[in-house]
Amino acid sequence: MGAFDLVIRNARCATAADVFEADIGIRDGVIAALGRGLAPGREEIDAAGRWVLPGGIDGHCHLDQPTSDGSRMADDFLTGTRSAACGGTTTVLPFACQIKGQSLRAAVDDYHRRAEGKASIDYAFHLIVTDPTSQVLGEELPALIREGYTSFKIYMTYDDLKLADREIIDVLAVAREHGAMVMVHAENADCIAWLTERLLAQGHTAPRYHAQARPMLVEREATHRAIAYAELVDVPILIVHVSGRETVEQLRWAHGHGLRIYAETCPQYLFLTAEDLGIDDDDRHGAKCICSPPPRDRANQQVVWDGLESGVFQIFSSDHAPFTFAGPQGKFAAGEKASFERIPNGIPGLETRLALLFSHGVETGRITLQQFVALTATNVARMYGLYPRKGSIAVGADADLAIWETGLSRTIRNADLHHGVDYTPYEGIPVTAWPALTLSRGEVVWRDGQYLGTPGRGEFLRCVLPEPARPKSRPENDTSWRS
Ligand code: DUC
Ligand code: ZN
Ligand code: ZN
Repeated sequence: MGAFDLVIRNARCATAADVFEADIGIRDGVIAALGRGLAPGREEIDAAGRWVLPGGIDGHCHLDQPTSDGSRMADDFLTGTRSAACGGTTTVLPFACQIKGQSLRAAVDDYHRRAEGKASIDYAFHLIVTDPTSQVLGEELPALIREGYTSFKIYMTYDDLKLADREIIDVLAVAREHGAMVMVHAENADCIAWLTERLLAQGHTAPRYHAQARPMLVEREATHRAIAYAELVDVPILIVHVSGRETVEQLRWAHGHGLRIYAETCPQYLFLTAEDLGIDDDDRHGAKCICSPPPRDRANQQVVWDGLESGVFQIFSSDHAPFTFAGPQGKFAAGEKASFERIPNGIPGLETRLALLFSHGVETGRITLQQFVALTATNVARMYGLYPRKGSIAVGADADLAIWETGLSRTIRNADLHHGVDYTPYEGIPVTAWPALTLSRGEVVWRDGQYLGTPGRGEFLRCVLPEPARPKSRPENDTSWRS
């Protein structure tokens, strides 16, 4: 009988801070010891020569989220978590989305039913607040925060999701009072509506016009407004899916003014450009890359890479929002000739997120291994109240680990992926690294090309109040009257 259930020998570990070599002793799904020459385990894995990293945490993905346009997400908790595990991710945070006119609690209850018995890795929920009535702000939201739903997303665009400016301010004030993290989708809805109307009036309906209807300025303006409201209320916020230079400039401006404004970016802003939405009006395949904000150009990609390196971004997520290209509930749910504004927004990316950043970020020397771990796991856990249980390699943490194989010469092919989508926007992109093995609480869920997870083994995680959501203490500037 071994002292451990599992020992990973000779692991070259990396955390957000350190690189070290150790054996990892795992008992009851938790890292029980780190050291040299640990006692035998019932099972042993030799990781000699391989990086062992914290399993990825995808802090922004949409799974089985109800839609209002006749489309249906192609991944539920079964296929979504399967796909995540096969790409080295061990925790996902999708969204329980309030439907306007309904309670937040109803959204949470419904979302638990959707996850039940399906997830093969652990998961927590963000909330999406779309209808901040006095009941929601005064009772439901505070109660849900206390119960472990400590982060929520708000939208400045999309008619069925967006909040008015005054509502945004009210929601931020509740977040400040109760210590929750607010994620902001920053795009100016009126500018988009005005541009869309004009494009359609001129007969510009093809997928590629999606990018013209949502230029960088609509993201820049909304980001600035969100930052101003966060400053007004004196609360940190996190701007999600930042696509390029003009928004990065707003983030730097905020940082220069001492504001706690966090930011996330995603693979689509490093690996896609607006040209992927189609180069002429006959190109329907451009619908595969319709997401919001849209991918920009190569110069903006470089700015996003620079922001990852310099610390403008704390989090790298997939924003996985899966719709098939073919089929009646996919990208053309509104009809084969649907104009761009009727094509569901979102692209898949849960499984490819880590390999893309490892291969093109770490292996090229753009970011360090520690930065990779911070961006894809540790900071995500901190931002959303899952640290220290998740996001690092430490005694007492869950044994959520990915053992990486490097030096590969592989190409991303949808045929090799495990999601429910019939394409990947990253088809043909080379990768040099991929997890050979993924462990979720000490259990192997992915090994040498084989998915070994069991639906239902994933646990729901209640999140604590995230430390980064704390307002900055400013003794010189007493804002306590705002609470
Ligand atoms: N944009 C979002 O805001 N959410 C899902 C997908 C997308 O493109
Ligand atoms: Zn969004
Ligand atoms: Zn999203």
